[in-house]
Amino acid sequence: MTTLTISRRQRGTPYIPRIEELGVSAYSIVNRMILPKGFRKTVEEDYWHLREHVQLWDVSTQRQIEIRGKDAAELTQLMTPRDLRQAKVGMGFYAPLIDGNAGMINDPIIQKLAEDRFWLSIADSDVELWAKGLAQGYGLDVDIFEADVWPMAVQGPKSDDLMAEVFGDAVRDIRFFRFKVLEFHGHPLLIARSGYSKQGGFEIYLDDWELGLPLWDALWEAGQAFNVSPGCPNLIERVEGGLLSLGNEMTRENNPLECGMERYCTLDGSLDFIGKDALLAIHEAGPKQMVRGVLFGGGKCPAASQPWPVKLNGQHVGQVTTCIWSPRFEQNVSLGMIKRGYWEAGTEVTVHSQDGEIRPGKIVSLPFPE
Ligand code: THG
Repeated sequence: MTTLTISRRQRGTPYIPRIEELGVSAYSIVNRMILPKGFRKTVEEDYWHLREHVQLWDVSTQRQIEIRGKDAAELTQLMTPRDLRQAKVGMGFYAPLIDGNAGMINDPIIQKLAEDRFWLSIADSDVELWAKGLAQGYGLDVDIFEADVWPMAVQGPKSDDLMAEVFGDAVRDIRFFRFKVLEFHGHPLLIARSGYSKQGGFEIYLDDWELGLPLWDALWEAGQAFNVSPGCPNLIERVEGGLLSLGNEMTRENNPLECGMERYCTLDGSLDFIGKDALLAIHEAGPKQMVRGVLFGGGKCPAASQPWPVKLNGQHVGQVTTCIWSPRFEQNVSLGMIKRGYWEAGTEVTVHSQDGEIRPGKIVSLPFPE
């Protein structure tokens, strides 16, 4: 088996000593930072555990691009078709960022920290440089930088109980996609109810490297009563929940409408943003493809390192990009783009996996049913 060599360019996180002690088995690299991808248990064991208990995830790789200054709100709004005009401090917004052709640049959670200060919690692409270029070109008065923040996620149905042990009952009142500032060791930390799973939980935006291990240890110790385990975004759970991954399900070739993000787009012409004309034209014509689930058989599939064709009567009708065996459905679950005319739930297709198998499947609307 080949390995990746980690150097300074593949940036580390404050939690790594504990991640290593707990038996991390693999890393990925996102935003030039390492992301733990597995521990001693299998992805299936982790899936059941995440649905029943609580996990600590090192998601430092969710980098915060800070935009601050007089024109911060103007620049942030220019970057997304999501309407931020009524946004209030303390709110987070899942938002597509698009280019002039309405191509997906990124899909961050945008947090409004102050009237003139935003964090874009990004997926894997260079939003900082895009934002700096826009600010330069538009002559905007802003500071843009990657903030020193290393988010940790607490995910699973026991998250509220665990978090309350460490931060007090105030965490229970945080609403979905809202944040509060709560103290840890006398240091204010931004805590949001969010996370890359559908099992509920929080994200703690740690902005002091020195507090990384004390924070991990406090959650770990309190978590013993709740069967806490180290974890990471779980592929099975993510696919079933219909959570998309930039670079996998979507690239700059895709627009937010085909990514199922119409509800995050203002399409009535009242809002100005980069890519508006292109996005309205796509909306007018109707998207040519749509993100969908595909449930398919043929036994446990291998991991997909490239798109797999989806066919109907031998004709190419789409592709799947993330595929994994689901112990709950006892079939493979996957996410992909399906062409117009074929994306209706229940449509029977074949999935052509990279091991050469032709697997019978059907289109499923997202999220997959519970
Ligand atoms: N948390 C934070 N930053 C992130 C992610 C995260 N940055 C990278 C990546 N994940 C961005 N992608 C997503 C994808 C889905 C969601 C969040 C970030 C998400 N979606 C909810 C859903 O689809 O059910 C709800 C969104 C809504 O309706 O507002 O949570 O996970 N900090």
